[in-house]
Amino acid sequence: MIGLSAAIGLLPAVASAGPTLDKIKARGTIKVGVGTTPGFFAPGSDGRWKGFFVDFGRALAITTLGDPDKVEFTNSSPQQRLPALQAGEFDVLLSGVTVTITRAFQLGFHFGPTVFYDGQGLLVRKDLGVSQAADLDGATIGVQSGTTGELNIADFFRKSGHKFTPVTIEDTGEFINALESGRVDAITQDSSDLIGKRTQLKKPDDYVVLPERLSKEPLAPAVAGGDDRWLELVNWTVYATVQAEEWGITQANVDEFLKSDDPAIQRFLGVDPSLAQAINLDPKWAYNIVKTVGNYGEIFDRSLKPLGWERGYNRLWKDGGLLYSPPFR
Ligand SMILES: N[C@@H](CCC(=O)N[C@@H](CS)C(=O)NCC(=O)O)C(=O)O
Repeated sequence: MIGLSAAIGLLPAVASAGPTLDKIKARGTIKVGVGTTPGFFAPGSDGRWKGFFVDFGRALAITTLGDPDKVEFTNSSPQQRLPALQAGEFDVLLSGVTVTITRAFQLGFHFGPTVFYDGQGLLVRKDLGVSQAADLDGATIGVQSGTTGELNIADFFRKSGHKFTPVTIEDTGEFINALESGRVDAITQDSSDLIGKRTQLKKPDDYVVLPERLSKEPLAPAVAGGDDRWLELVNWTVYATVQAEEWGITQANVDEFLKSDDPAIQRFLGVDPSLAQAINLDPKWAYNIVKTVGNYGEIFDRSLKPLGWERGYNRLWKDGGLLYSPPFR
């Protein structure tokens, strides 16, 4: 207690809620831009959105409004979603947006922690007999406009000296159709997107996602610049899921952990409310996130394991992955 009071004593009083949180509270819902890749985001048969990114949207609804259902998910094309975020139509994009330096500096976006480390892939018809991108010399390749994939594939072919013909498509349905109709020989996108979308093809077994990855695609929540407090809420909402996994706190055992003697866990779960009070959040916010959507590993396993995804880079740092939460103190 003395340590915490001394630490916060050095700081000015808690910052104001911030314009985005004020807007969310006044509206009573949080607006989240998403995609449509199976496993990552999809409206369920009951109309309720589900998926890996969707769960982070629900966690944010808990942080901001204390209710996982006070969130409105809207699909927006990769080309339209960044301008829409800039125009304030979304509070956050959870749509597989890659962190890039130009999006930060030129477009003025801020990124939360990477929630999925991905890489660009190629989805091709098996009967083309190709095993790597370089075999696609002379091919026609579909790219989705406004994506990093559109830029990376051009770099790849320039570097390798091979030729290709890009076919730029905005609409996701058309993008997939172009492959099925034979208008293009291959399509390129984040491998997460291709592996999910392959399952939606009429004959998925006739197609393969090549094992090669052409780029680094760290996918993170994106917010408009200029609202530091909002960015921090996004950051720490994601970190809460990672920290819970590190401590082994799950949806099923979180109530047991309320009895933990560990002071850090007591602060995290709000048994000791001093931390939440110091940062002006409901003492139960992290508890509610774990209880409702689970820790990072549970979020991953719920939506992505059924599709055959391995954790890979998306394991905790202590298990050899890249996920790491700074301290909750
Ligand atoms: N990561 C790339 C691509 C983002 C992207 O297109 N994501 C996929 C989902 S992972 C998507 O939204 N596809 C369109 C859809 O699902 O409707 C970027 O930031 O430019």
